[in-house]
Amino acid sequence: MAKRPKLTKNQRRKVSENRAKRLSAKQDELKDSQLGDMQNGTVVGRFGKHADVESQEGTVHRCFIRRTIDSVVCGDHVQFRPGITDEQTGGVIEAVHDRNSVLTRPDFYDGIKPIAANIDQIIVVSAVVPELSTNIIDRYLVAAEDVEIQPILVLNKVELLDSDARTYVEQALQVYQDIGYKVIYTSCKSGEGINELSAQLKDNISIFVGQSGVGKSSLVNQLLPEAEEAVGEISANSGLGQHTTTSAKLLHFAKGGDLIDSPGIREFSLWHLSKERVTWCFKEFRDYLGGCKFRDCKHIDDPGCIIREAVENGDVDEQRYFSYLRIVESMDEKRPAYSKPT
Ligand SMILES: Nc1nc2c(ncn2[C@@H]2O[C@H](COP(=O)(O)OP(=O)(O)OP(=O)(O)O)[C@@H](O)[C@H]2O)c(=O)[nH]1
Ligand SMILES: [Mg+2]
Ligand SMILES: [Zn+2]
Repeated sequence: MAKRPKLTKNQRRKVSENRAKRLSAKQDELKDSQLGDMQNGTVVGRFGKHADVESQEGTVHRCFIRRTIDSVVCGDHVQFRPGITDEQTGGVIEAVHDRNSVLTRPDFYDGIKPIAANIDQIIVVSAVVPELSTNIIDRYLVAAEDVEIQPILVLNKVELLDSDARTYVEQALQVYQDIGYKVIYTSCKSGEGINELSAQLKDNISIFVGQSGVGKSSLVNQLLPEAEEAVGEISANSGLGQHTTTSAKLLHFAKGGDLIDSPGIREFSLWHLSKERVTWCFKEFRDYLGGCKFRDCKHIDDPGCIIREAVENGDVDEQRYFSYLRIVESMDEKRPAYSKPT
């Protein structure tokens, strides 16, 4: 295959502007006569410039999105007009209803991006392979606390643990249970925990988040075999997941409840939050907020820091505290130059 020429920043902008122009021309072609009556629907898929909208009757329509609309994500309740001439692809989303909740993440290039809307549970999926990282878990917990949506922790692939490793992992995750988070151990191979997870998802609108390769889509297939989500091997070279799921998708449980499978995120940054907000998002720190000697306490080595004191007394878990320091430190490194520190 011929090598693609490298485009300059300006050329890239031009290409993307032209693409947007072509798209809007296409939208303008969507004449009134080609569109059916306005209806309410739910966004069940989102890719590129399109969204799949499910009508109240349960039919799915691929729709363009009016340029005036800021953003559309899975779980959004929208007003749309289906295409008449081409029911499968010709619709258009005209408006997005107010969201009850929205999970967001900062993107280096695009700023703060919504991931999913109107969810009431965030299922943070981790696995013992590629690696168990409590720091990554803590990042997702911060994101969930920030948007005030209940997080649940799932640790997948537990059949790979021998009994010593299992004890170690259970100890590492006990701290989360101690501060009030639910932890579910699962395996798509042995079936452990699938019923418990299924009960947790019933009647809720949940989203699976977590790194690529932890087994989000495999869990979806266990819970909803008809979903037939694509599953990808872990790369033999890097030991990492290969970003198999590329767009979010909302699925229904026959017994009630919805589940959104989302693409793995390589690096869940949190630079869009203020450091004070991150502190608040470590929920076991909340009791101590306002109690440090200095109002601008960084909770590192400041004298009279009662969070640090709580760590030393064993009232706050040390691992979580170090994780907090790592997150706060990384916020300055990862923040793009255009975004002011807070
Ligand atoms: N041993 C073991 N492997 C699992 C388990 N669950 C999933 N896997 C494997 O993990 C790999 C990645 O699974 P996926 O379901 O594609 O992971 P994902 O989280 O959806 O990844 P992305 O879509 O890339 O974000 C596949 O090879 C699965 O077969 C499990 O419980 N045990
Ligand atoms: Mg997947
Ligand atoms: Zn302090």
